[in-house]
Amino acid sequence: MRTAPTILHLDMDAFFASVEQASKPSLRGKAVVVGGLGPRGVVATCSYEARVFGVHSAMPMGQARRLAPHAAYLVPRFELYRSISEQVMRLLRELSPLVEPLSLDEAFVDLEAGQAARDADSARLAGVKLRADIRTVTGLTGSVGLAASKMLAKIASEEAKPDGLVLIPPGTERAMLEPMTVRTLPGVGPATGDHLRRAGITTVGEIAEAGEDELVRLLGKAHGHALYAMALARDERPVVAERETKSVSVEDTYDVDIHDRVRVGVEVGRLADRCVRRLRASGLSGRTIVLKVRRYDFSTLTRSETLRGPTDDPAVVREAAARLLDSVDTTGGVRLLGVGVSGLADYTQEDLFAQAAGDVSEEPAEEPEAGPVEEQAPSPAERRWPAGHDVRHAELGHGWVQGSGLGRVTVRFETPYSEVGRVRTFPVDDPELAPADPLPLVSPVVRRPGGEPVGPSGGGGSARRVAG
Ligand code: DCP
Ligand code: MG
Repeated sequence: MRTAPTILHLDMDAFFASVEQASKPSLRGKAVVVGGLGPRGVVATCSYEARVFGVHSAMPMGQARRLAPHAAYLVPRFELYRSISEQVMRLLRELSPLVEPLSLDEAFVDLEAGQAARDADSARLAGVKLRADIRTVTGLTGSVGLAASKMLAKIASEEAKPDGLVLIPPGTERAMLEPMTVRTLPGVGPATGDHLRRAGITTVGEIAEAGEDELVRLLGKAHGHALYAMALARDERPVVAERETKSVSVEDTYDVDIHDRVRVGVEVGRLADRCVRRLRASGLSGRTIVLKVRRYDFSTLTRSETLRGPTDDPAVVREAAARLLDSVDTTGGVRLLGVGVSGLADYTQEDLFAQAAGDVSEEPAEEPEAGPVEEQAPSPAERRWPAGHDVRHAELGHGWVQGSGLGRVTVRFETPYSEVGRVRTFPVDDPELAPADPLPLVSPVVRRPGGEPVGPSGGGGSARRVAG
């Protein structure tokens, strides 16, 4: 293991919720919950102000509403989060070629490989500067952990949360880990935690005391061996640079199972279009089209088809998804449909577009995931005016949907750079009101002739030219 704390772990604070607070002045300092708002929706994340009430990721939305009835409930805006994530990842890549993203808001950086740091002092400086740069470029806070291994850097950033930096000086690792709960270690979930507790082991120090043989007896060879090493702060895993996105997918859970085969086909077509929009938003294309179907009895299957070359053409993805659907029996009804594209490339090979069907493969059913949520079958008004999405009014300008229902939509007129705005209510079909793209979180200096700020998708690098 290296002797200097030059592995950096960054994790943005309450990421989706912080983006929403940055874009909506009226929500700053308030409880904000982001997630699926339908009956089967779950919390994606919530602001620290909402965590005080016990709300957390993956909690059913109904439970969150009981705990924090006065919080703002918003539908996720993935494209916006992805664009902010790209700004953050760009800053990390300026530090080192070895950046290993774990999700939209989290990554390891090997500072030594980038010659950004060689000892504790230079590592701390790099971490402090990174946090300041992230703030300038995105307006958001991220927490940084610095240590001599990935495991410890991640533990350090967790300790630093929110809005902090923790460096674990080499040599102090074991003393620091000793009193911590076994759940701190990677790979120890609730089941392993229970198992260890029944054997009288609740802290990391007790794992070290129990010894390797005992751990192997309790957990089996591979897991026991690995956990014992972690407890002694031994972690040699290197930071590996890899593509952030392995696949792009969208899915919908339906409030009522869909039985009509034609309707299933229409929904799959819609999902294919949405998936392509996300793919294009990321500047990607992909070769493998994946269809996911969860049936009325929760049995889930995926079918995939690999094309000859990568595509981002909605018609090609739609057709492939429709072909895959042909091979799936949906009698009995479906409760969830998803369309994804994997085998991603940074560009599209238009010339390889003679898209005859390639291999069709069947993969085993997946676990129902508690992962990121999509919008969940909203009512027509909610579908047109999802809570939290941006709108533009012909006279009153830019705002966001605070809520909709009973034929009305309530809009708060404010922007990331304005004061807290006023609220107005309109009929849902008001011709003066239209959906709008999100504005950048930090006011760009560069403005279009009309005085309109350049959007986050309005070109790489523009957000770096920020106002003072
Ligand atoms: N996310 C999600 N579903 C989950 C967990 C997370 O959709 N079950 C999304 C929302 C989060 C983002 O991923 O904003 C990052 O996840 P984190 O675990 O890092 O959580 P946060 O960044 O929201 O909060 P923290 O400050 O604890 O990191
Ligand atoms: Mg986070």
